[in-house]
Amino acid sequence: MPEFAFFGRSNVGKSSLINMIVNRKSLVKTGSRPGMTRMINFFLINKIFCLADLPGYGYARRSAAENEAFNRMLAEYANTRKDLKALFFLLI
Ligand SMILES: Nc1nc2c(ncn2[C@@H]2O[C@H](COP(=O)(O)OP(=O)(O)OP(=O)(O)O)[C@@H](O)[C@H]2O)c(=O)[nH]1
Ligand SMILES: [Mg+2]
Repeated sequence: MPEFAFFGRSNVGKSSLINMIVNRKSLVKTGSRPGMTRMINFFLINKIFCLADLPGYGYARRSAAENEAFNRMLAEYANTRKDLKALFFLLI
């Protein structure tokens, strides 16, 4: 399946954007505080393509070691994911 991922600072609105794209209020868990998404969550849409909701980077209340582990997970995902067609980088 072709895959599209959403990347950006914690709390920028990645999870909310996916809900908007698929026109569902709460397919993806969102949060009013940063650090909501802690795993890479995959959503298979109509068995046609896949959206990946990535954890945000730069959440100050995580420990340095935890942030480092998140960064490694994100880098590994971006570098190795075979069917990743586009990585959308959200900035505000
Ligand atoms: N003003 C405004 N707020 C938004 C918008 N999209 C999302 N939000 C709010 O931003 C906050 C964070 O949204 P999330 O979608 O959970 O953010 P995230 O990037 O997934 O955050 P992490 O999972 O922590 O990385 C929530 O309080 C949302 O209601 C938008 O377009 N405008
Ligand atoms: Mg999120």
